[in-house]
Order: sequence, then C-alpha cells, then structure tokens
Amino acid sequence: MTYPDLQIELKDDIAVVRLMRASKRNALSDGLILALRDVFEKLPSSVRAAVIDGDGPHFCAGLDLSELQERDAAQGMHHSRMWHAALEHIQHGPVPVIAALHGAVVGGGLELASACHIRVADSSTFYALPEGSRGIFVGGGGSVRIPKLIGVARMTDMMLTGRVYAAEEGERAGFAQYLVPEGTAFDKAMELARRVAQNAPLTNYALMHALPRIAEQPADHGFFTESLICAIAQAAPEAKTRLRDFLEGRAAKVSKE
Ligand code: 1HE
Repeated sequence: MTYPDLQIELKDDIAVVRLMRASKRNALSDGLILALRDVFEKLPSSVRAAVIDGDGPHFCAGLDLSELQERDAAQGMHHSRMWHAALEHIQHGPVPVIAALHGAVVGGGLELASACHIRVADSSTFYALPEGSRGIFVGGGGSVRIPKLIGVARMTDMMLTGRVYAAEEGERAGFAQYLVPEGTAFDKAMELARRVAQNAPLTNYALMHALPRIAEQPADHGFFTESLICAIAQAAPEAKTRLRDFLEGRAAKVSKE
C-alpha cells in the first residue's frame, strides 16, 4: 500500500500510519482522507493494532482549507459523508487504533483523533475547533464524537469562542487518556499498541464494536446486548485457554506496577 502523504509501516503486528504533509501541517486533503479510508479497509489480517502519528511539529491542522471551493449544498454533504466513511473505517475497523498527538490537533485533526480508540498526547499538544471562526461547521463526525469525550458544553464553548485547550487541561477535559512528556507520544502509543495487540481479538472487537453501541442503548437493551457479547467472548477457545492459564498460575496477575 503506497500513498502520497501517508506512510504505512508494519512493526510486527502493529501498523504505523503516519501523516506525511508536515509542510502543510498535515492538513487533510481529499486524497489523504481517501487514503486513510483505504488503509484501514485493507489492513493485513496479521495486524492486531494501529498507531496514527503525524510527521513534523503538528499532528494535524484539520481540513485542507486550500481545497475548500465553491460547493453547493449537495456537494458539501457528499464531502462530509466522505470524511464520515473514512473515519468510520478507523473507529469501526478491524483493530484498535491509538493516536499519538503533538502540536496542533485542530478542526478535522481533532475529528480524526476522536475516531481513534486511545489518544496519547505529549505536552506540546493543543486542541481547537477553528471552524467557528472560519464560518463553517465540523463535518468529519466531530459533533457526534467530540461531545462524547469532553461534553456538549465544552465543544460549544470551543466553537463559539475559539478557545484553545493546552495539553494538560486537555487531558483533564477528556481529549486524551494519556499525557506524556514532549516528544514521547509515539513511543507511548507503540507501548500501548503492543499491549492491546496481546488481547484476545474477540475482546478487542467487542470493545470497539459492542461497547460504544451498548453505551447508547437504553439500559434494559444494553444489559441484554452485554450478556450476548459476554457469552460469545467467554465461549471462544482463546478465552478458555487464558482462564486456564490464570487458574494454573501461568498468567500475569493484576499489578499496579
Ligand atoms: C494549511 C492548513 C490547513 C496550515 N489547510 N493549509 N484548520 C485550521 O483552521 C487551522 C489552520 N492552521 C493553523 O492555524 C496553523 O497552520 C497551525 C497552528 C496548525 C500551525 O501553525 P504554524 O505557524 O506552525 O504553520 P503555518 O505557517 O500557519 O502553516 C504552514 C503551511 O501550512 C502554510 O502554507 P505555506 O504554503 O504558506 O507554507 C499554511 O497555509 C499551511 N496550512 N494549516 C491548508 N488547515 C471535515 S470538516 C473539518 C473542518 C476543519 O478542519 S476547519 C479547521 C481548519
């Protein structure tokens, strides 16, 4: 798989997908969005987890504003739907995806990050939604995914006032699950990806595909769906092996180290 502006590397069972448009702060052109969709659609079956990173001083400056042309309403809708399709392949693709964040994570860059399952931010990271001041609106799924991380009130404030969250307050607000020293987000993301890749694939699948849906179901439906996924997961041979390994003293204990 080769694409301009996107580097794909396989490190054992981890796919590293790197935005390679540092001169344009990794702004997401239509070509780059389509490439991301393609990559996550065609990941080799040996891949167990993926890391998305951005080359240069910024993770991603969002939509490539130079491509914003005069679009009519239908073209605008199809453009937004193209983003939805691409980011859907990340969120509901075959493997968990970890975003390694640094510098600007803004506009469509934040929409991309919020489609990932884990976000690791270094201390240079900042988050913003400049759509408000550019006279547009989020179109890459941001209004669905970002409020789930930080709440509707914070997202409304960001878009109304242009508020920028620095790394530390961003982590407190819920943008990222991990905050690490400057320059170490990629290494931490790889460490987490290796850990995630050791899980039973069915557990990872349930976390990516069942949990977000269960969380949106009415409680009664959610309990029922949970019982189905729980039964499917525990019936798998891999679950039985792992449980036996623990009971016979071969598996790691839970430890706070
Ligand atoms: C770009 C873009 C871009 C940089 N599209 N070309 N996103 C924004 O509104 C964010 C706009 N970008 C910025 O605020 C800044 O560029 C950054 C804070 C990200 C980085 O600042 P800096 O000083 O490191 O870089 P720079 O000098 O501003 O930019 C370097 C080059 O990248 C420059 O091009 P050059 O040819 O003059 O060298 C910039 O024009 C170019 N560049 N960002 C196109 N975004 C599905 S809907 C999603 C809607 C949105 O994402 S709206 C938010 C868009």
